[in-house]
Amino acid sequence: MNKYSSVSILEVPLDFNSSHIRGPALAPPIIRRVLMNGSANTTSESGIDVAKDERVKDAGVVSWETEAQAFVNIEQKCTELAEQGSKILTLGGDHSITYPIVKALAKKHQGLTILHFDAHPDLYDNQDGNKHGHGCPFARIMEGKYAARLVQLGIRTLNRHQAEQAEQFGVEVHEMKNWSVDTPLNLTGPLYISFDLDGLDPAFAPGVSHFEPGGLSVREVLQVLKKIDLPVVGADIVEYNPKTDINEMTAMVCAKIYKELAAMLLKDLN
Ligand SMILES: [Mn+2]
Repeated sequence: MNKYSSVSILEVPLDFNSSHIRGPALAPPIIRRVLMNGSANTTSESGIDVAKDERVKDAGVVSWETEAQAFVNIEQKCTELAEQGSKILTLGGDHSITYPIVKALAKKHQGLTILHFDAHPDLYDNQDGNKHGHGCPFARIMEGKYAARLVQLGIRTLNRHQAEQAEQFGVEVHEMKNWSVDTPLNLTGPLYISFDLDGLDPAFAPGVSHFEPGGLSVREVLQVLKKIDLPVVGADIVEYNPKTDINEMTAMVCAKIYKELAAMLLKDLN
């Protein structure tokens, strides 16, 4: 049995693996500020006040001296937290950070399923030679067998290379063009949820680095999350870019997703 007694909120200000524009390193304090700015309350739709729940812990910020050290430190911090019996919810970062996080959690959990919200499959073998580009994390995760299943939602940019990668790794890609909120996902636990803001339609979340029209609504995401009745052991909220946001409306979407994910993580603590 894997016992957990708390949920750690961990800030990961990393965006040097972004292929287009930077910005997600600035995200964590903004998400935290808007969550608490008084414009909305801090209770999830499932009825848990995530700001008042003392089982939610502040794990601070992951830091590093050199870029080469960053993934090592992220993995080490997540490994420590998991060993201490804390689930992890990370804030900020480009999507490359999901690799060291999942690698850490895989030490504790065999057979993880990843539910991955994104416009992009992020299965590139490399990006301009960078094996850890923000379009590559799920190639690294599946190659390393750090997850048993990868279930992707919101996808609308599947090119030939990534379709081949998806087939090779057995990725369950639910392309936006064929998906509805009633599409069965047959999820199995333990579950890790990776939430890239650009899985949403840019109309709902303009504060991203790669605008891809035709995406999910916030409500569709909430409906998918509401149906999940499995142990969730970790989650990330990545690719929020404050530099392209409008009136912090995307920051508020991050805060909304934060509340729901934190509530899900709290659900089956011992
Ligand atoms: Mn993306």
